[in-house]
Amino acid sequence: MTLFPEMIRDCCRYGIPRIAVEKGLLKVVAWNPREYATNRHRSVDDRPYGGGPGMVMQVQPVADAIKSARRMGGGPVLYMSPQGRRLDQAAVRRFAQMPHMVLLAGRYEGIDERLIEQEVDEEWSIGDYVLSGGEPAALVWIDALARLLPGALGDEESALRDSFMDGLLDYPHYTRPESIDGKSVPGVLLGGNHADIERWRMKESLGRTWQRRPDLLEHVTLNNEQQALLAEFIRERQLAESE
Ligand code: 9D3
Repeated sequence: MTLFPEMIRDCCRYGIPRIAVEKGLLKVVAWNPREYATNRHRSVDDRPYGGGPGMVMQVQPVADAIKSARRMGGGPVLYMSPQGRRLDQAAVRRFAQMPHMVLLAGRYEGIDERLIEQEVDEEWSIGDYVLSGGEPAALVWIDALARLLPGALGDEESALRDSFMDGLLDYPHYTRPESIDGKSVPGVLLGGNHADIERWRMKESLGRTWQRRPDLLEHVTLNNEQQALLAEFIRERQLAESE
């Protein structure tokens, strides 16, 4: 639900969302409340009661557009809003199970509060920074959901994602050439010992998570090998620091 439907349609022509749409796993329909505006100038906004800067999206066009969209299927109406709950991967996983949902993107100062009471099931933010409208947030949702739909990613990638490093930061990646300005690729990656490579990658993931996002480690349970790898990473870093 957006005053800029082309923003949504255009973005769905790239990357994983495009593949998911082409495979028939995902259907994205962009509805424009302006097409439901009944007043003479097809306006969708008006001045705020109480005064102040900016405009507010009116109830009628959005409410009618939502009713029309709901005829395509049930599912919650999710208002993209800085006042909402912050999106995280656990929520993305949960919504990826749902067959239908309506993402409502606001513009101007937002929508009339009565529209939230009447038509909105949940309010969701994508983070603590100020956007100029809800469309970038809706696109974040579409992208994050699309890649979780079964069959949207290659088998290799999805199997990896499910088990290997869930909840951790990624390990470093390298490709050719082997050496750039004297900086070489870590030797273990050139050796071809797959078990060693897996261990190195897990250790790097754990170490980077510990260094950069220690908050994430509170949400994962490390097995014995992972605990040992992280301890090794920390010990090596302390050694490097004392040199
Ligand atoms: C400068 C205007 N702000 C006054 C305090 C209020 C405001 C209104 C509309 C702030 C942002 C917006 C538009 N933002 C969204 O529609 C939005 C959003 C965001 O800004 N940050 C994080 N997540 C989201 S989801 C939708």
